[in-house]
Amino acid sequence: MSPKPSPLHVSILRHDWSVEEIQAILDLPFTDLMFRAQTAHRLYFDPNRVQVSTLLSIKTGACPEDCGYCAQSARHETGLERESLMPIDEVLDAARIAREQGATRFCMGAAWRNPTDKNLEQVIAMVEGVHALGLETCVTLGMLTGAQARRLKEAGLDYYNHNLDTSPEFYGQVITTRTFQDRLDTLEHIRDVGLKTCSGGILGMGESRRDRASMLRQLANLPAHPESVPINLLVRVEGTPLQASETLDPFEFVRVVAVARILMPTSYVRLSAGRSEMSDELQALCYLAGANSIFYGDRLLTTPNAESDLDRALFARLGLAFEEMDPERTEPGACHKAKQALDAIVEH
Ligand code: SAM
Ligand code: DTB
Ligand code: SF4
Repeated sequence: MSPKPSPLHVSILRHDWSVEEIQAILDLPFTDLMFRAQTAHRLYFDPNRVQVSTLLSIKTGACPEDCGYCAQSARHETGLERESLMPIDEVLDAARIAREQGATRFCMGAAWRNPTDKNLEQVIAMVEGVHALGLETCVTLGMLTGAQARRLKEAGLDYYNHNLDTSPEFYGQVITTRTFQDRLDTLEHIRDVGLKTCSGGILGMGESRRDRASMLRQLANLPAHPESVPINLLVRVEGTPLQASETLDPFEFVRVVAVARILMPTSYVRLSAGRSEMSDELQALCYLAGANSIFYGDRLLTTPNAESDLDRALFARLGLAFEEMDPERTEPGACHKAKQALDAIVEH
């Protein structure tokens, strides 16, 4: 069973959005949208602190799925060299470096449709090792059964990442080898055992604004908002079916970040893939819109990330700081004042 949020909490965070309501927020004049997002952000977060995670691909390429954006699908000729599961000592070396550089969470990704039970035990040894270094742990391994989710929870995993990627309406144009419902099922298994959920999507794959509103609706109407919501800008990988996707209007990206912040005010909204192609000014707008988490380090899974030196320089220019690990952080509190403020933010 899902851990029960407090009744007070339920009364504050909505899970009953319509696409039309969300699209109306997405359509607001830009300055109004930014003001509302920043107001929502300040209800629950220090606006000058950013949570920092580092990614590592622990098993790369040769994935049987056909995700149209992905460098790692065996169905696309992307020239990526496949690598089998990384030895644990290499994983722990990378985690130590991430910790030294200031990351508080270490996310390990594997190009699997789903892990076998043997794979899972190998990953669990890595999770235990990373946890022992004092880092939060996150893995993204594809679809999970309920029993596998329970095993990961018992082993002490903190977060599981599994993205919805896009709207249910657009989904079939991006992925055919597993369904949108498969993704919802995995998210349910994760929630039911009490793992924290990391789930978001990708923008710039040719979807419409309505699709973006619909994807946000799916995320915000989950029985519990994902604790972490990664918003990825498509990295156009040569050899993938989406390599020639049109460039997304950068302001549209910022708008989606802002609406994610308003709909899920207690969640971390992560500025994820695609930062290496974003200007400093665009990233600053994303932080203003309520993004408060990034992937930090020179690589994502298989593609380059924004360089750490540039991130440090931008943080200094903007007066942003890396968030320290806060093991005491509990469910964000609910109060009458916050409810009134949230209602005012979404009214128009
Ligand atoms: N294989 C697992 C799965 O798909 O669930 C885990 C790894 S997969 C690479 C994790 C997520 O990364 C995808 O769901 C997608 O949202 C994101 N992603 C992958 N390739 C991307 C790209 N080229 N641009 C933006 N996001 C991407
Ligand atoms: C997420 O939402 N984005 C990350 C992480 N979760 C696993 C992955 C981004 C991958 C970008 C393309 C690549 O490097 O292969
Ligand atoms: Fe495989 Fe994940 Fe890439 Fe899809 S996104 S092809 S499941 S590695």
